[in-house]
Amino acid sequence: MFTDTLSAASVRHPKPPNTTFAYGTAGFRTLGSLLDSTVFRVGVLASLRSAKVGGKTIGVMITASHNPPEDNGVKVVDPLGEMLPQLWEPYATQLANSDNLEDDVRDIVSRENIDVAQAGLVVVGMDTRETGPQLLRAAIDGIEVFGRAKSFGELTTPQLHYLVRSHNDPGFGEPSEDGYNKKIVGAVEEILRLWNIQEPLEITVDAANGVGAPKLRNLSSNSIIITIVNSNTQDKSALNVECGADYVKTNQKLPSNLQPRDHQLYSSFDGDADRVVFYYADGPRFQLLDGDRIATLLASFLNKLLQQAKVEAKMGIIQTAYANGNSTRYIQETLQIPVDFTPTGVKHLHHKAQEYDIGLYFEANGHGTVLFSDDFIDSLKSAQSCSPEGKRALKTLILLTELINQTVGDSISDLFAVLLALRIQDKTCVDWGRDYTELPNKLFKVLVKDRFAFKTTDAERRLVEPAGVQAQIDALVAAYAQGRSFVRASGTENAVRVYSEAASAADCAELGARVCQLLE
Ligand code: 16G
Ligand code: ZN
Repeated sequence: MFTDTLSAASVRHPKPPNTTFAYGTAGFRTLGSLLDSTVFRVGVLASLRSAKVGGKTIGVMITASHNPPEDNGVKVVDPLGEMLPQLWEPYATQLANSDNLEDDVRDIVSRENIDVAQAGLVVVGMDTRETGPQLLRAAIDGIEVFGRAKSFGELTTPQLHYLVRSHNDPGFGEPSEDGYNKKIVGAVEEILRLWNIQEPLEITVDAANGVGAPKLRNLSSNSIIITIVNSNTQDKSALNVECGADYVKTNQKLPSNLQPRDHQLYSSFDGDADRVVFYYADGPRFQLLDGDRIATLLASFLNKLLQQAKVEAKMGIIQTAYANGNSTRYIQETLQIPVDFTPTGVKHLHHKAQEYDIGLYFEANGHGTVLFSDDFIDSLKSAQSCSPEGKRALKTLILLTELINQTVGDSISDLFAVLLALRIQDKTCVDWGRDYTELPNKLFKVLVKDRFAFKTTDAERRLVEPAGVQAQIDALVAAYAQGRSFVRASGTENAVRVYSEAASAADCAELGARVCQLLE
């Protein structure tokens, strides 16, 4: 019976006292020094999951994304590169907090009717944090109780998603980091050739001192010239500090170590390279081009290609409550594309996007991707176009389905998609910035006694509990031109977030501060 192996291994990974863990929006996330037992147990769960799905390959990613250097985290990736199904999240929490691991494993095995002998491969990756290597060993120890582990060492989160998918679906690409690189560079170079673009794509990227730096470097070629700042992965205390996508988006300012030339495009990745934001300087003015902008740029580019190729597609954009109100208006009124809202977190957005032939989802923070349905890809491949322009558009659309990561938001593939969309349409970053003007907006964090007391509805745009608070927010919002504000509990931190926007920056700050006061 497995109990011997399990107990022998779990003794090596004791649970810290007085700590409870919860599998949230992005898996488990807390101080890296507290996570050894949790990551071990997630390893056990990942091989149970592999057994449950008939021995398919599952993934485990060790990362805390944009969080401070001392944090770490872990999440499980399903066979096609999706997040662990929500139905399994309670099992992860159950195992992480278990005081009797054998009993709890047996409970899950029987509830899910799992034949543990079916457990197959679990692939593991980590970002560049100091606690990564030790946690990676803990994951492997857990995986090997039932299954087999294969470590890929340092990876971006989207690379790990790619590797899981390509292990299960050989048509997706070669199951190696090299295969990932070839797929991306191949698509970029072919698109450049199709459009007869001789000059290389060029940009400076702030890599948050994270894993995106070495991985981007691997992609340099004659047609891709990338300068990287904040690329120090050796100094473990530098990760995400005063740099990276989250810093730039939250503070709406430049990262350290970047002296911008006016009207030139720059970009920032987060610590595990699944988010990207862009920006440029216009004298003292800083123009951020965030996830909302990426969605609008790519949607209008795709629309143009569809028109040229004379192909019909049902296209939709999925946003969260954080999307700037003017981006939503621009999408609905100017681009005339339907917008859906879902709660924050990739698992919600991704599912909604799968309802379209082309579903674009981007969180304002820069996490997102474009999903093309299998049927739609097939229809592109069988479509005929007689004009050279139509043929080129068709070919470009097919190549974009390869370039853009179909499993999860990927800063690397999103970066190239954006650079190509701009170059092919002969659009500068300043033109992009002029598509619409953001409403001033601000994000606040409020520490409350119990964040779980805050329950929302309508894609997190309205509070249902604590009773009465939403009516007070409504009354405040009504006093400001183009005012909007919402309150939601963070899924990754012990805090409540408040978002406000209004026609002027002063109004926006005042509205947000007044909503925060309601919560104290
Ligand atoms: C996680 C989510 C991210 C979301 C963020 C919100 C995934 C892979 N990541 O990082 O999409 O924007 O949480 O954090 O789903 P919050 O709940 O603390 O505001
Ligand atoms: Zn991230």
